[in-house]
Amino acid sequence: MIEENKPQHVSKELESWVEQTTGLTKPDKVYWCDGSELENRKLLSFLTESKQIIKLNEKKYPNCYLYRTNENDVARVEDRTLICTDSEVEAGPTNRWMKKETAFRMMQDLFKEIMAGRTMYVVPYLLGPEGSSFSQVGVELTDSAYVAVNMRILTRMGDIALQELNRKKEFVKAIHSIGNLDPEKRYICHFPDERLLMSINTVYGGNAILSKKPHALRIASIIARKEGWLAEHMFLLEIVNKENDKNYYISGALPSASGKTNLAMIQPSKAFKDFTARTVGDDISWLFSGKNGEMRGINPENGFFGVAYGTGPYSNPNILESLKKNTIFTNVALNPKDNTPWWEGLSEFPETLYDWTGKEWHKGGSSAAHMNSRFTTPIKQYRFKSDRYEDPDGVEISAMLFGGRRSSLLPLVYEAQTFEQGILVGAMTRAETTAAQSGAARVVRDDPMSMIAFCGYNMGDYFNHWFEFAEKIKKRPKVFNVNWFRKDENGNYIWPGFGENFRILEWMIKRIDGTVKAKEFPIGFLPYVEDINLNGMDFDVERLKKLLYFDKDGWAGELIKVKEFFDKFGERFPKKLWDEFDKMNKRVLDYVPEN
Ligand code: GTP
Ligand code: SPV
Ligand code: MN
Repeated sequence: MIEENKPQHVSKELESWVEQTTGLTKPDKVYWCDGSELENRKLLSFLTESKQIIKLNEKKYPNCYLYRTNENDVARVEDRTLICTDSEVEAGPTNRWMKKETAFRMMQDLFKEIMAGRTMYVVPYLLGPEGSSFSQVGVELTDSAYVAVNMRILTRMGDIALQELNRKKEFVKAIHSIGNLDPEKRYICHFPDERLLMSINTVYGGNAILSKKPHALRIASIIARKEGWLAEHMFLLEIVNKENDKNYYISGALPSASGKTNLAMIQPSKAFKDFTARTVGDDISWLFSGKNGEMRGINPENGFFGVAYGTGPYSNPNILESLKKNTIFTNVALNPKDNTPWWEGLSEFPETLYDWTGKEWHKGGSSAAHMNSRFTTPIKQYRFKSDRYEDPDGVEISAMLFGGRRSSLLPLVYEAQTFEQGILVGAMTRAETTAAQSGAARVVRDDPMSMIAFCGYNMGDYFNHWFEFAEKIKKRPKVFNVNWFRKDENGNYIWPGFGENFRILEWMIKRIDGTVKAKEFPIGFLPYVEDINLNGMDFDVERLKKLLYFDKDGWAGELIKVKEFFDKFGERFPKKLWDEFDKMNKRVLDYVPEN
């Protein structure tokens, strides 16, 4: 077996684990990634020459590539994502569980000699800013060069991680193989006790790029509980009011493919020229308590793995320039005329087009780009990033928001009256599913804190942990809930969304500053209609009233569903959360509408 590019100083633990994995998987070659530009070019040339990836137009899209996954491998597979512990109760009623020994044996069998004839890449990566006490090291061993080049964009990969490892000693171990892409033998296993991840028969993002959901959320959430912080499925947005030079940091949880990246990259509409908005993170936030009782947050990632489909000049003008270089596209369509990537929403339909599977596309067929097509692009080259994104101490959180896709009932925005009530608002999130996970799209499901698929342990304990964490926070962020996705009788979105969402963010800022009153309802505070700034926008106030209406009967029904979900956790469900629930439920039932 050939070993290439092995660094001089490697810890004994790492060395012996790599050896052990090599013994099991039997690759022809082991290549240690250093994260250099030269190495990246080599990997991409290899992928291009072996026809695994398509190099795009070098003039229009320098250093950009298109990758097509197998048609059966286009999204996270939640029913094959397993938490593997001694007892099922550790995983809780919302996760799929397998006994640790059973899962380990199963994975050992599947990995046996699986890398024969292939190269195994050793990919050390750092999650979080260099030098931050919150950063974590991981090492992924993978036989996919595509995974390696994605990790280089999404994490701080290579030597920088090994150096950090020499200081920190501890690291998360991740093993991945393309295998043979058999969907019946596809598994993403999490072994929290060993801080080990094993994934096979997939190359799709969150299944295979193990630094993402498997490490930065599932394993990190378990570490966070032990250490007293939170790992959340949240974007992190910086807003500056240039008029008074005040900064606000808003973290927000919305389920997969439900608007985190778009909101994190919002360009305030013209009516708000005093404000700038900058991105700290678009998908994952690690939150902790600061010295003065404030809540702080970092983005553990170093790049964006965003939904391409629908991204365009209206929805997300800020990102477009960044996608023109050093970007890997997955499952978008291809314009064969000039060899450029294309997806619905980017521009007018080109004359000729290959769909995401590589077949010629015809009008009237299904979408040309896959609904869950993605771009992988570095934060560094994103013009609207916050200067603070690499701050090792993170940023101070001013507000948090929860939400999801709901075609009815949920108002455009409401505010929790206390932080504890805010925990309830997060915990009772129910939202429609999307193309980001396989299975039925657009069905309403319980998705507390948008973490249903990402909490690595019993969610009853997770809710408890939120309350424990809250006790450390003395300067409490306000908590809001948003819903951009209400539909009218014709099935069209009522609220235009995207840049116009800044109108809602502005209201939140006024609430943070205490410069605007709000009206109390059983679920929390709702805005007075006249306090939502509609300047420069053609939007009927009557429609806004509808979006800010409190529907007593609807909410009574909603809370019945919420209770059914909460009941699943039995003893492990926090009493404090039941208290919050009971209070809200009573207020809803006692409510007498004004005329
Ligand atoms: P993940 O990366 O899967 O976690 O997704 P995300 O939460 O970052 O979602 P993203 O911002 O990529 O948006 C996903 C989809 O939601 C895209 O198709 C967007 O066009 C759509 N979307 C985002 N914001 C809005 C909005 O304000 N209104 C409407 N109607 N659609 C939106
Ligand atoms: C999500 O599904 O929430 C994503 C994409 O952000 S993935 O990395 O595949 O999880
Ligand atoms: Mn996500």
